[in-house]
Amino acid sequence: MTTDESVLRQIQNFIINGDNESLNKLVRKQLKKGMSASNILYDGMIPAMDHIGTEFKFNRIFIPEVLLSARAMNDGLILLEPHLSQRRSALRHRILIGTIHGDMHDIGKNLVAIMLKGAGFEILDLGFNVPVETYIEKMREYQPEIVCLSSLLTTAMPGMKTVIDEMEQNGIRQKIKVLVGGAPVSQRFADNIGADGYADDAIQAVDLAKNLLKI
Ligand code: B1M
Repeated sequence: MTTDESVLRQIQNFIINGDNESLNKLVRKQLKKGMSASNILYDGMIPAMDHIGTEFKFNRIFIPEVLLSARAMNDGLILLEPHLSQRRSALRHRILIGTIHGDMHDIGKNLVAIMLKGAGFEILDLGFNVPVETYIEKMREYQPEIVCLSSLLTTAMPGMKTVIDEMEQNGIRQKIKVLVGGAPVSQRFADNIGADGYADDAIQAVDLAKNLLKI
């Protein structure tokens, strides 16, 4: 195993064990030594969360362990953000993002927000468990060109259609593009609810936003 592979393995283990402090120390050290933030993210941190998902699914770990891993993951993302967002180019296009009502999952949404910021978009992040009224209120106030809706729960996904319906009711649907994403979401679902696009991951979300705005 190469040194990099062994470091990435350690990063994975720190996330899996929810060892926040050790993760922070190691990530800071590796960034200083020149390891790329995307290497740390895509080859270390994300595979660790995938592993946590499988363990959780088969009842080998439970909510408290998942929460500790999620905290480590979110803290790690904060350390990586300045490095992932370096290519800021001040596109001056506004995007509003949030996780749908009933859903507390925010790691993927945070990552999408970081990558969009990195691509130069101005982001208003509403957080998670966002009620439909808040989306509408903030759309009116902030006047974004795109709204990104995230959901990790099959049970919360219908809330995406509720947002689109409410946008129509409030006469703002034509002015704002709606992009949807999250593990259980698909292109088919996006088409069914009348969204303007679906992105499988954070990189695709950036490409899709740029394509939609023709930039
Ligand atoms: Co929960 N959880 N969870 N969980 N959790 C899942 C999602 C689950 C798949 C686990 C499983 O069973 N294998 C399952 C959902 C099943 C389903 O409905 N399909 C599940 C469940 C059931 C639950 C609870 C109901 C458990 C319970 O209480 N019995 C509960 C629900 C609470 C609630 O939300 N109301 C619950 C709770 C939690 C924690 C709070 C403990 C924690 C979340 C902490 C947090 O987010 N701050 C948690 C976690 C961490 C997970 C897993 C393990 C990891 C999710 C994650 O962060 N992945 C997850 C299992 C899994 O996904 N393998 C699971 C890493 C992240 C980088 O990927 O979020 O997929 P992801 O984001 C990607 C893409 O999806 C996409 O880009 C991102 C980056 O590439 N994307 C977008 C996401 N949003 C986008 C928006 C876009 C575009 C792309 O806009 C355009």
